[in-house]
Amino acid sequence: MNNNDANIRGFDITVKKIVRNSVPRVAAINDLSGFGRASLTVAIPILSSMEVQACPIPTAVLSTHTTGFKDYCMVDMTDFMRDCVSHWTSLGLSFDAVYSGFLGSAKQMDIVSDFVAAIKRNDTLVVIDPVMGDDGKTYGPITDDMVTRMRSFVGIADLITPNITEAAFLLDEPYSKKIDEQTVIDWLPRLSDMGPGVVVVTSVPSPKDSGRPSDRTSVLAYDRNDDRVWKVACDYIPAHYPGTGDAFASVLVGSILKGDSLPLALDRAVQFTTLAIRATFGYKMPTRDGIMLERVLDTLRSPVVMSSYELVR
Ligand code: PXL
Repeated sequence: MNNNDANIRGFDITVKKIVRNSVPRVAAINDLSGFGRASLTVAIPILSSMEVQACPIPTAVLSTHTTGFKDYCMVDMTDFMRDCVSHWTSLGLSFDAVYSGFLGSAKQMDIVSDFVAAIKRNDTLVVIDPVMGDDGKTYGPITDDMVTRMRSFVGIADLITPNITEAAFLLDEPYSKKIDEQTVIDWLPRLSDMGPGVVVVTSVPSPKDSGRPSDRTSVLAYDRNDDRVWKVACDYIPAHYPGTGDAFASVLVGSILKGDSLPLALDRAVQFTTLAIRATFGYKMPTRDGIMLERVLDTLRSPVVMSSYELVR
């Protein structure tokens, strides 16, 4: 047995193909923020709850995430990332997905690209959450140089999950609160032209519906393979919790790896994120503490009970 064989389930003699890891395995490349429920402290419990193995590569270690906290401390992990990637590559580990989130520099994007080039098989899913900002603003450590590099970095992904602010940054379009659903539908193929076959944009305001008591927000997804656009809408809740994008993308990755279709995976990710926000909103906790993940993690074990996805095009 060579190193390559060490972590695959076996060789299926009848179909003559290598069987994937029996527990799907994800290289989760994101920062480790000690307090505030974001990035790896969200991705790891979610993936584990979905019976997916998360193997973390921390891009930075921070005392807290950067939204709503001052004087946070941060250690850059670029050198560690390079060493970790070369160790894993030399071990011949196989990954069913590479899922990258918050990166601290353009150099880190090069390291992730090299890692993907070294380990990617035909069926390896590469997901990039191009974490850069929200509400029209970049997060503290994100520089203009990183925004520029992100535009080529997303080219290696099969699937990207920008929020509406990040979609505008990727396309170099001005951000405004007036960006509407039709504008985002027009953006989707342009984002896909940057490389990824599947583009999922979150936090899209839904058209006003006078019959409804609350505003709606939605997730729109484009699949280049069949040129279809999917939408999952939910009631808008007037609070911004850092880490909700990480929860959404983590459930999406877990769900796809467990075999769900794209619209069902979107549904599951929207339902989970909405439930987590609702579980938190009734309390008077500062939004910077993040969503009360611990209260809702067990729902990831149940099948999707009600699905609400729509085909837009
Ligand atoms: O995905 C949100 C996020 C991740 N990582 C860091 C952050 C934030 C948002 O504030 O600051 C370090």
